[in-house]
Amino acid sequence: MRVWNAPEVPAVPRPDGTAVDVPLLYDTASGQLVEARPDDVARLYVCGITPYDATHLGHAATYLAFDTLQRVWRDAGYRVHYAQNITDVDDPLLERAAQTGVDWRALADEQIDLFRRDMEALRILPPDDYVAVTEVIEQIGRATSILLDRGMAYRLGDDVYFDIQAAQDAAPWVLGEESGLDRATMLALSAERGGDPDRAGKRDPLDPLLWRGPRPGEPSWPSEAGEGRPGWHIECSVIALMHLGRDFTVQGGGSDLVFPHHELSAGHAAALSGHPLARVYSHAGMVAYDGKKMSKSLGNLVLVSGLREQGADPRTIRLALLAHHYRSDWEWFDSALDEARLRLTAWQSAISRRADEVDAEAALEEAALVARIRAALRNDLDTPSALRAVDQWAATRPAVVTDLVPRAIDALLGIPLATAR
Ligand code: 5CA
Ligand code: ZN
Repeated sequence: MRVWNAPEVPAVPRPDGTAVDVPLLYDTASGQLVEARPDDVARLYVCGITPYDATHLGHAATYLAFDTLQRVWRDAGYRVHYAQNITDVDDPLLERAAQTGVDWRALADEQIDLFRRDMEALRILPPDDYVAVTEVIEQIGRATSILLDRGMAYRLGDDVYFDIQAAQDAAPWVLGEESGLDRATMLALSAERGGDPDRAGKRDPLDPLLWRGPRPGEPSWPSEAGEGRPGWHIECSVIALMHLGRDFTVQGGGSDLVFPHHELSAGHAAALSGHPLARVYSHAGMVAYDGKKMSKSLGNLVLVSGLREQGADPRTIRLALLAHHYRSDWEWFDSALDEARLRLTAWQSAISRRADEVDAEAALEEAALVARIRAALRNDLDTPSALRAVDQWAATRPAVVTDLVPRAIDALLGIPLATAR
């Protein structure tokens, strides 16, 4: 799929002797901060949208977290290979299309387009590979048929299920290793998040659907697994393996995807490739509104496009999101934009005060601020600390002598300010 335009990311000079560190990132599987160390290239997969309702601030916060990770990698000198999917065929999208009497394809295309515009406005780096499920039906059908041949999948009527037990016996993967959840919680979450633990005839109630046979009124395609359409988790396994290969650097998404989606995507990928899917499993917290998780199904949404239509500067939306640590669950309040606006103004005014002559001490302070921003972001993407460091610097009313600070704020935080000179 076509991507959105990439923002410019200026290079930020590094004073001699400053170490280039890889970021530390919290890994859901090990429950620890680990080095997100790329091989030569940082390979990142982040689960994309199901395009049935426009980008809300929860989506934006999650994509911004992984945007920040990429900016930190790039600043450390790594090239990034970033892949993202679009779940453009799935139950909730088809249900919404049916309810509203809109063609599902038209609904998906319209929402994908809106998402692209929102991401571009927020200066989120686009993926190198932006892949819709409907573009890889053939490959998913083939992967399903391979798993059937290897005895790690089975048919139930026209549908095909992943055999968790068989995969655990044959592949380097264990159910629960990523999420750390007990079985009762897994069963509850499976039922809540698209699974069908109560369906009769499954070998294990948690076995997820790999391929769904044709149903009246639903789109379907011919494939090596038969006529039908892909299940959910397999799309991300196949797209990630196709574009990033196995054992890539980081798999990301919101924490609502830890189970079953990421746990089972990792299982499918291990069953297909014989290797773990990724090294680090990283998850962003949930953004709430009106006291509940912001979600399309509840309808308590604040849309990026809605805020933009009301005239919000996308930089203030970005700053309001960056004010929260990506891993915490937090609630959006409408006042957040006002606070972000004040912050942006303070930063802009600090940047606009130019020194008449080069002041060695001010130059040192600028370098020290950039070092603080880098250190905060390297430490599990601690954007709130980075923002506070800039606030403190701006509050001292310095006169700017280099363009280091605005460059760093643009490159690392994605906020272009007026340049210093
Ligand atoms: N298409 C699937 C992933 S393959 C999906 O979950 N789509 S989504 O549109 O529902 O969500 C897109 C991304 O936004 C996911 O990473 C999800 O975890 C994240 N997300 C959804 N709601 C929130 C929220 N309230 N706060 C933070 N992130 C959220
Ligand atoms: Zn996914």
